[in-house]
Amino acid sequence: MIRTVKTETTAEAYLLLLKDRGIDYFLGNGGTDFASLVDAFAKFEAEKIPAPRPLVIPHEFVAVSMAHGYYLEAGRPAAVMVHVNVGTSNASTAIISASRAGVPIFMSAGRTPVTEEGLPGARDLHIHWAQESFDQAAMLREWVKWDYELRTPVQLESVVDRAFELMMAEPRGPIYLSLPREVLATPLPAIAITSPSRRQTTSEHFPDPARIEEAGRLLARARSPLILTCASGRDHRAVPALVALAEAGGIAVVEADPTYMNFPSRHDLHLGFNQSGATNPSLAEADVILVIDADVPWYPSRVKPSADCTIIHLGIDPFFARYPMRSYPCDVPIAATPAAALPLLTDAVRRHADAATVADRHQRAAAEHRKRWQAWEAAATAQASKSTVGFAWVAKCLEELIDDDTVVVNEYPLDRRHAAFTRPGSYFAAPHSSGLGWGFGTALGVKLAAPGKTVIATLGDGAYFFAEPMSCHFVQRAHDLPLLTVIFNNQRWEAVRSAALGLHPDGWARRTGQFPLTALTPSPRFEDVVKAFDGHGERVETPAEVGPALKRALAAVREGRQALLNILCQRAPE
Ligand SMILES: Cc1ncc(C[n+]2csc(CCOP(=O)(O)OP(=O)(O)O)c2C)c(N)n1
Repeated sequence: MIRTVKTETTAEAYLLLLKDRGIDYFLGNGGTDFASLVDAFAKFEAEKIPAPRPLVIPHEFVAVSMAHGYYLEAGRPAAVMVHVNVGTSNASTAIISASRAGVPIFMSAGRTPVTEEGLPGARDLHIHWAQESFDQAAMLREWVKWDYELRTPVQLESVVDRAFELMMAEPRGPIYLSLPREVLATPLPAIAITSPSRRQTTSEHFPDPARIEEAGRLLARARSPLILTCASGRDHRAVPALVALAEAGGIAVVEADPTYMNFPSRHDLHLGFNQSGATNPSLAEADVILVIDADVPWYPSRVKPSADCTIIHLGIDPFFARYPMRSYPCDVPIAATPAAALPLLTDAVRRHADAATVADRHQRAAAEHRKRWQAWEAAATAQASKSTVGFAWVAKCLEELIDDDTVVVNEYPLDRRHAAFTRPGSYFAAPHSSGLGWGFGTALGVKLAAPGKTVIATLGDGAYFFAEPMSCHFVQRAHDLPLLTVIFNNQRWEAVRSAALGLHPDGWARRTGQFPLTALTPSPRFEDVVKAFDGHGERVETPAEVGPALKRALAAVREGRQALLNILCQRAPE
């Protein structure tokens, strides 16, 4: 159906078009390029015209991170707009994260006026010359699926629809649109749009039946089959589907540096994690491995499957085509939507499986599950009696407070071995590209999409610094998005320190006990920062204080105040 809407400028038409295409939030960090957008939003407000809700976000990195979190929770993209090339540059790390995570973001930026005089919107400040790039999109081009510049109002609908189509087609990812000031300012009395849009993109990718049959046979007949997954839980339907497959074949599941909740931790086929510092023993014992949506299923330099282990890869893009180098063996490729392929694979496993073998494998895995999870539980509990706080103890205390309406956004410190997750969508972790600072803004985006939920951001002290924390605290208060932020404050960049130790085990740093470029001391009173934004802040230094402090902080959040706990802790407490 064609819908004609009265407008005054192209900027106005653009925003109404975004709303029509399902954009509810416009996360903005503006400059002189925003002039016509500011005016259009003022009109929408005055005349009560439905439009995306504009939110001021004081740093571009936070705006994009919020759009990332918004999509994780809502399953729909948000729009971000930043100021020309300089704003794009500030946003770029967060765009790398969204790209590697397959998260669609409608990313846009102004473009300095093209004309030096003569048109409405033409250059009238020094910045308009100096902020011009030869190719503004170039700095993001590797990380977006499509980039374009809106050249005339005539192409407005085509450009916006092309952007949506490519952003939402699988595998998803951010797009980038630049918007010159004169184009946005161009008068436009009306716009006629096709509404709803006829650019549908949703279409399940079904697998090759022959490969499903082959994989089903292999998994059913294996001695020690294993499933490795990192991100299958991005699609909530894939969680029960994976449980069904694991149960049908008595197949153990290991999460490989998971970025989602993929498989319930308490399920007796959950055999833990493959992660840095804790490679999973099941990996070396397996004779058939099914890798589902995992870019780095194992680290070949540390531990890898035996040479005769058969490897199956399942995912929408099982080859991670945008990674320059990646050399995991693949004997059976299955390029498909995991949620669509898993039930078919389950049927194939059932057809080939022998009930006694399945029961035997299930029993063996369940015994191993109990052994491993009990040891992790005991390790966390043992930290309760230490004089300093341990990471595992904080994770355990946090786990006890997670209810059905809690979402945790984790930027590294929360070790899943000590905090069980059982609900799809209850846990999100940093994309493996690791552009630090992702977690805080992403947690804000989750809260924006689900204001009724309790959102907890677990961050290292390093990650907190990188997150543009002043902007994040500002956003919580200005836009009423209170979070609980838990800083695991080890007063250093442990990752950098342990990399030096790992590569030079007998080197100068170990021998002298000096680790230049890794200390974050003197550590600030992070708990006081949140008070500048009317929040609740506490510093925690002993294991006994952790649980009560978490409870007080959560109570503050549930009353609508942001809260921050600065927990002084170490991975190995004394
Ligand atoms: C933007 C960016 N800069 C630098 C790094 C390298 N880096 C990886 S982890 C890390 C330390 C993070 O510190 P913290 O969050 O306190 O965690 P810890 O390593 O102490 O566990 C650094 C600097 C990165 N991943 N991203």
